[in-house]
Amino acid sequence: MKLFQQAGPRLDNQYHADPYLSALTQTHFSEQQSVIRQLEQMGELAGGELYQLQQADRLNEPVLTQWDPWGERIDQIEVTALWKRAEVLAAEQGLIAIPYEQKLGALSRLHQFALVYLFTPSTDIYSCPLAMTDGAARTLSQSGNQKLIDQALPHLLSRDPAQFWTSGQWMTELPGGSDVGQTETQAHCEAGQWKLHGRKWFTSATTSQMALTLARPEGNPAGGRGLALYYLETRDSAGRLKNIQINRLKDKLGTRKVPTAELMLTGTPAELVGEPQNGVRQISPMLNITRSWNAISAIALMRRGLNLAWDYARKRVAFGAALIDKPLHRETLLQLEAEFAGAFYLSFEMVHLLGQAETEGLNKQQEAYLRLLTPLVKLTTGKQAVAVLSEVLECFGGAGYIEDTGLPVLLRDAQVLPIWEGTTNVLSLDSLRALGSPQQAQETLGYLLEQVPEGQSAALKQTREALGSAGQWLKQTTDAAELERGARRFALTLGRSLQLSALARQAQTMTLGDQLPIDLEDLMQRYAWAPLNQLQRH
Ligand code: MFK
Repeated sequence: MKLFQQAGPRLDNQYHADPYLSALTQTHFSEQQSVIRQLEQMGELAGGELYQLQQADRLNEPVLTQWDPWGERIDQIEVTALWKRAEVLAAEQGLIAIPYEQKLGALSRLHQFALVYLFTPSTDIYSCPLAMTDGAARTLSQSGNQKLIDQALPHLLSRDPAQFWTSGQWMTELPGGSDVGQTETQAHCEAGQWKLHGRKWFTSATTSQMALTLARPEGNPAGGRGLALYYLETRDSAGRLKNIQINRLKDKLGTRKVPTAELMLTGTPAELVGEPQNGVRQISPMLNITRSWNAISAIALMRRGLNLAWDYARKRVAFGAALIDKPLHRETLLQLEAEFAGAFYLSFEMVHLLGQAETEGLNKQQEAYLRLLTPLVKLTTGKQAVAVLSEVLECFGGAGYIEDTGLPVLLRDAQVLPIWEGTTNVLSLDSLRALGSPQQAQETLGYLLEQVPEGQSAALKQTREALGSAGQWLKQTTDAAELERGARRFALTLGRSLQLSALARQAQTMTLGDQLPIDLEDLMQRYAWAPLNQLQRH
């Protein structure tokens, strides 16, 4: 008897399979066909060689060896084959170098993040060390510290894998992952050399050659302002860690390819990046860059899940028809597609603005907008990624729950996105801080309203109403505890309204091609089915 055999989902060239990215990049890079070719190549790798390697590497994890056979403490971490390949590729493709080389001016960030978006879902969160490396490059290049710029940037920006370095971002300590001002690590200066002593509780990608970290110079006051920003290199020329011990690797729900570690700093030599205080302010360029990477990773993982789910829906037959022809299954996928589309367009608008900020500069209003947009996009897409990928797994029925389909890892990895780089609540409060004084806040909110496209569709009216009501809430809420209590609902109201506004702007000019059975106008209406105004609920 021949038993039924189900065909699994498959991936093709992930650039060609992505009508959103192809339409966006064809518009912006119509004169730069070499960029389109590079995206096509990355799409081919992502759906081909890297995807296969990812499946083959599925059960492997980084290994920490603390001792050599003769009793010497070595603390070596070996990453898996996929990560080794990803590192070489990241350097060769210029995933960090592109926005600093500035070959395409303000479009350089778009070029970079379009590649990152294709690269990310097939490389098991190698985007983590890359995000921190980009953040470190940005922080150092703005620091005015020429010595460190000369020492580190050529490595961070190298396209030669043998020269390429990644950077860590060592912030988290036991007393406060969010409340970084509680950092316990002490710095003292001996004969002109700073040395760090303390415990870093959660350092991602501990294989990096350098790190930016916070520590409190002896005698400095408590709190964030008493911290200073330090640069350190992790190993000496013989490859030995410089007074750093790796206590253990973390046993995490997801991101299991990332060698996240607990470290003891036992007199680690370090250099001040800038002044010996205000370290949180000094590291904030890094935070904003890694938060942008977080958003791109969120949309990239959603896209991967949806591509697999659409492909499966075409193959899987149940109750007499392919799932894609079942009205309810199709509707479920389209609803997820609408969430993705809003997230995609707002994230890439942020990227666009970042590119402009780094080249032409922004006017005051745009600057305030980008400062606000970064936490909003990070927190909104983080939540969406978890929700969408949970649904994606359900689209496969029981198969979505089975590890060797490669599906569950998508949800586990997505779960980190709302947590690291600022939780949803911390970023909601950051959004309020970013809005500044009541007058600046009202100006920025007015600017957001102006950006909503003209038109009287229900979705557009809903967007204007939600933004207007967020502005009203902010004006009326003067009690600090009440502001804090509503901060998440306020931030999500803004995040979702801005996504719908971005989707509506694109719907006016962009078409998706024939890969998806829907157009952007329809997606816009579906996006608006979920309530935009979270402030009305209470
Ligand atoms: C896949 C892609 C992603 C990959 C990521 C991989 C790595 C993951 C590893 C990590 O998770 S690293 C740890 C991440 N941790 C955080 O993101 C910390 C979350 N907590 C916050 O963001 C808090 O809001 C913060 C630590 C900033 C609060 O600290 P403080 O000491 O209370 O700071 P304060 O007084 O609010 O701000 C100090 C200064 O920094 C102020 O400027 P002034 O000194 O001029 O007044 C702030 O305006 C400024 N500042 C703070 N956040 C800023 C900022 N400026 C610009 N942008 C920001 N985001």
